[in-house]
Amino acid sequence: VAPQTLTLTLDPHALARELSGKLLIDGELVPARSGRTFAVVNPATGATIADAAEGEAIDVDVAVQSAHAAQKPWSKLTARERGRLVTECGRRLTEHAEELARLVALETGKALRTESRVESGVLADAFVFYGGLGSELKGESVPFNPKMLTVTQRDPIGVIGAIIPWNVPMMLMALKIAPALVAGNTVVVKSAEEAPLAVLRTCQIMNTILPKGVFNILSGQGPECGGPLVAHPKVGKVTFTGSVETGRIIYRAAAEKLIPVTLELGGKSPMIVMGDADLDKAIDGAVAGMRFTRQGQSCTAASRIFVHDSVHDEFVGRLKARVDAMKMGDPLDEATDIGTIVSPQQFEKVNSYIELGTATPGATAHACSAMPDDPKLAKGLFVRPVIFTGLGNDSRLAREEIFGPVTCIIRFTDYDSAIEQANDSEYGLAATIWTRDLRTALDATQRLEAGFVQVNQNLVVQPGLSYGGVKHSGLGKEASLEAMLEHFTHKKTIILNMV
Ligand code: TXE
Repeated sequence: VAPQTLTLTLDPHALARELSGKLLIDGELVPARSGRTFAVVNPATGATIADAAEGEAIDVDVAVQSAHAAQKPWSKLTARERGRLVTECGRRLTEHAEELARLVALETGKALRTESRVESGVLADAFVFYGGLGSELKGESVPFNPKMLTVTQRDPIGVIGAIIPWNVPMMLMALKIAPALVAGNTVVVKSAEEAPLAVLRTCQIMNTILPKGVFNILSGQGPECGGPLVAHPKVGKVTFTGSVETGRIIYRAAAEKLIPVTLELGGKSPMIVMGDADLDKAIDGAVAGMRFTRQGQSCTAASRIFVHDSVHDEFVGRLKARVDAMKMGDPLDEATDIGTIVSPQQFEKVNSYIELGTATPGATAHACSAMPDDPKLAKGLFVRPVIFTGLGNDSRLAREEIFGPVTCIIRFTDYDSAIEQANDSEYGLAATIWTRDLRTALDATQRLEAGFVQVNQNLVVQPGLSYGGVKHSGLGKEASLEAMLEHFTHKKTIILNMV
């Protein structure tokens, strides 16, 4: 491996043009075999910033063959050596963090200061975290028979297909590929149509360190590019983050091939604010938990907030005042707190829910913040955050994933009914409770049906903390040591008969 360096390009428009029309296969930036491309649009202005290569089955095949050829030599390195290279990727990505943050802000509309820089930081951190876990790929010795030595070892699966979304594309990709690589697998990623650039740049940076073919990335449409990746006979496992609907399609396709899948799907995460909660902290938690700065485009967004009757009105008034003070604007502007919705489809979806909620008898829509007044942003996909009161937990807004800056505040008087309502959802990703009473806190941690539950704390995703949901929120865990061992290796049992 001959480490090279890439020139830092802090102008995201220039970088987008440089990456235009390319896939990264076998260590090289190449066009799609068909030559076809699709437009990548800046959601803050409506301007086309690049054309992404439209990968299809033939490109998938070339990428998977490359990953397959690279897998045996990669798995022959010691786990610590792979870990060292993955850690080195983390260091190199740290050098490029500002460049990557600007590029992801440009293509997704996520504000640079509040969101995109945070994402490029977690990206690098994920590689550093997993890079240090090479020596944890340990097996066991099993006392099965005194005349036999029985041990287990962790073998890599082979080629991993990873399909990722657009909301936090670099971070979600990192949480899949870093453990996969350290475990000795090679990877082919299919990026999301809305956000192909920052992840392509990430792959290009990593290919200055990794052997060619170890990490390949394709852009393209879901069924035409993601479909053949799942179906490819040499892909031994698929890891996916996205909608429940697409998760089902992928699960079915994987079942045909009898390969394992990890699915990280949607959420409708509850936040319970008890009457004795520290309201300053709970309001901070609601602002951060709702991911207003990301326009609510988060699977862990606190999109149902159950507030005790005794503090309900104060909570609503203070939360609205906090969100009012946030500035919506150009995602690349340092003064901006809240950016845009990612795409016209998402924009329509979010607005249709706001119209539905507004038209519901008894509901009140508290629209917050203000639309930007810069004429350059006139075509931008901005949506004022909306806090709904007066909607029940049975309303569509409280049951369906909106993936926008919309939350429902639901009044309660009885703690048991708050827990029941919180659990009354087809999702089970994350949940929080805000209280000063230890007994209530402990009880809630035991009763809330979610992949992770936090007390007096908003929803954190961080390498090292196991992350993943129950019910329709998905299958399997990410971000932890266990995710690497359980989801990216096979456990092989070996018996050595000494007689
Ligand atoms: O998701 P899709 P979309 C939810 C959120 C959002 C909704 C729709 O509610 O409003 O999903 O978003 C690829 N075979 N989440 O349309 O379709 C696709 O190209 C293989 C929650 O963006 O699931 C993209 O790369 N791949 C979520 C990826 O799947 C296919 C994050 C996700 O797209 C495919 C994103 C197919 N047949 C959306 N069809 C979260 N959990 O954070 C699509 N894809």
